[in-house]
Amino acid sequence: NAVAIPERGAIPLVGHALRVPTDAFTQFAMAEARALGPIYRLRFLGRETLMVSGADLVAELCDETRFRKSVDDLMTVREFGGDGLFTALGHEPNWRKAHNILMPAFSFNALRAYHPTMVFAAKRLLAKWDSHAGGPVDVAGDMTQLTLDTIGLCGFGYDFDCFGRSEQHPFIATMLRVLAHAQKKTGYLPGLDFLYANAENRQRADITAMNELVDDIVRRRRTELALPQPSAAAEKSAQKSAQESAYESVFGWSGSEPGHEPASGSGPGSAYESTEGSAGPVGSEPEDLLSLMLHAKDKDTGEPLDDTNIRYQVITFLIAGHETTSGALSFALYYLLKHPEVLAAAQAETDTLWGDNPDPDPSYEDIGRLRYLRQVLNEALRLWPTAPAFSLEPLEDTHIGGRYPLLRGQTAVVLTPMLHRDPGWGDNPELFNPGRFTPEQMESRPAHLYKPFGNGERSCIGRQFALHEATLLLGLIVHRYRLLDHSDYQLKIKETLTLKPDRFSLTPVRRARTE
Ligand code: MNH
Repeated sequence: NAVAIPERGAIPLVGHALRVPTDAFTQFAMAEARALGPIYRLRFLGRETLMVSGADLVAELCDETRFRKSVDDLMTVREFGGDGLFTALGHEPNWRKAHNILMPAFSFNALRAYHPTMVFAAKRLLAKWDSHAGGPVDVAGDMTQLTLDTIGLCGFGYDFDCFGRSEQHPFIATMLRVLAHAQKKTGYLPGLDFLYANAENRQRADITAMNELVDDIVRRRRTELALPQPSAAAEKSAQKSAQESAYESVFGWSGSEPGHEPASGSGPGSAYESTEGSAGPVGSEPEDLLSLMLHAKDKDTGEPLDDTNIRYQVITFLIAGHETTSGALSFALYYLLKHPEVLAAAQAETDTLWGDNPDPDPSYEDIGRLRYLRQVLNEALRLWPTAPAFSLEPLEDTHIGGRYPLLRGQTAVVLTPMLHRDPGWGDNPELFNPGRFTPEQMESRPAHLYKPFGNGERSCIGRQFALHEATLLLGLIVHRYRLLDHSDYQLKIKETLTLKPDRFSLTPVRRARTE
C-alpha cells in the first residue's frame, strides 16, 4: 500500500530544476520541507530524489543493512575528488583500501600528537586578532585560514601560513570557486553546454591549479625523504621564505624552521617553542596523513594507494579537512556573539581552567574539559550542520515508513538542518540552547536525531579532529576576548556546498584582567 509522496507540479524532463536556486539549495530545500513535510520528492533534470527530514524515516535510512551512501548527488565533486574517500563509491575497491590505510591518522594517539600543532595554528589567529586592536574581523575568512593552516600542518607537514601573507593563499580562492561551481553545476540544463563553456573552462583550470599544489606537496615530501643528510634538508627549506611564492611555503617535518614541525608523534615537545628540528632524522617521517598515503599498505590487499588516488585523497582532505570546520567555528562564534549569557558561561569555564592567564598553553586534556564549549559547538552544528545533506540509496527495492517506495538506483537525501528541527527536539527547535547537549539529554534522545557527521562507516573520518580543533580555538578566543556585535549582524547563510554565515564580522576586544 504505497502512498503518494508530496511534490510540487513539475515540468517534463526539467522537473523542478527551474524552481531551485542552485546557490541556495539547502535553504530552498528547508523551506520546501516546512511546506511539504518530512518527506517530499524533487525532480531534477530527469533524476528524482526523495528529500527526507523526519526522524523516524532518517532512522530507517541509517540502517546500513538496507541502504548505502550514494554519490549520485556528488558527481560534480567527483570531478576533483575522484575516488578519494569522500566521493568514492562504497563498493569501489579504493574506498575500503583508503579507509583502512588512513584510519590510524585519526586515532586518539594521532589526535594527541596533532594537539601542539593545533595550538600553534590557533595562536597565529589570536596574534592576528590582537593586531586588529579593537577593529572588526572577518570571521568566516579568518576561520578558513585557521582551519586550512591546521589541516596543512597536521596532515601534510605543509604550512599555508595564511596569517603570514599579505594576500590570501591562492588555494583558498581557487577552492572556493571550485566548490561554488560544483554546486551551481548541479542545476545546468542539458543541451545548453555552450552557455556554460566559460565557467567550465575556468573550472578545469582551477582544478589543474589545485592538482599542481597537491603534486608539489607530495614531491616535497618525497624529495626530503630521499635527501641523505638532515642538514641538507634543513638548509634547503630554510632558504625558502613563507611568502616566497604562492605554493612554496612548506616546512618539512625534518624541522628546519623553528616551531613549524607538524605533529610527528615522535615525542612531546611544544611545536611552537622548539628552536631546532625535533621530528627525527631524515628518512623517518611522521605518521601523518601524507606519510600513510605514500607508504602504508592496506591490511586486506597488502597494497599501497596508487599515485592517482593519492592526488584525490590529498585534495579531498585539504578541502573536507577545513571547509566544514571553518563554518562550524563561524556559526559557534555567531551564537556566542548573540547570546551573552552563553558567552559568559563559556568564559566561566575557561577561567576555571586557565584563571587570569590571558595566554594559556592548553594541554591536550584541557580540551576535553571544555565541556560547555563542546555543547555550544554541538548546538551550533545542530542548527547549521555545515555539511547540510548526505545521500543514500537502497540495496534492494524497498519502502520507507512502510509506505513510501524507494527503488534501486533512486536516492534519498537526508536534509540534516531539518532533521535537526524535527519535533523530537521539543517545542522550540529554532532556539539556540546548548543545554540540549548535556550528557543526560543526549542519552535520553534517539541517536538518529543528530547527524551532523553523516552515518555509519561512511560518516566523517575527521570528526574528532574537527571537534578538538574547534573546541580548542573557541576556548582560546572566549578566554581572551569579549565579543562585540558592532554591526548588529543579521544571519545570512552563504552556500558553497557547505554552509557559512555570509559577511559575518564581529569585534574582539581583549578582556580586562585583574592582574
Ligand atoms: Mn567530514 C565525511 C561532516 C570535518 C574528512 N564529513 C563527512 C560526512 C559529513 C561530514 C556529513 C559524510 C558525508 C556523506 O555521507 O556524504 N566533516 C563534517 C563536519 C565537519 C567535518 C560537519 C566539521 C565540523 N571532515 C572533517 C575533517 C576532516 C574530514 C576535519 C579531515 C581531517 N569527512 C572527511 C572525509 C569524509 C567525511 C574524508 C569521507 C569519509 C568516508 O566516506 O570514508
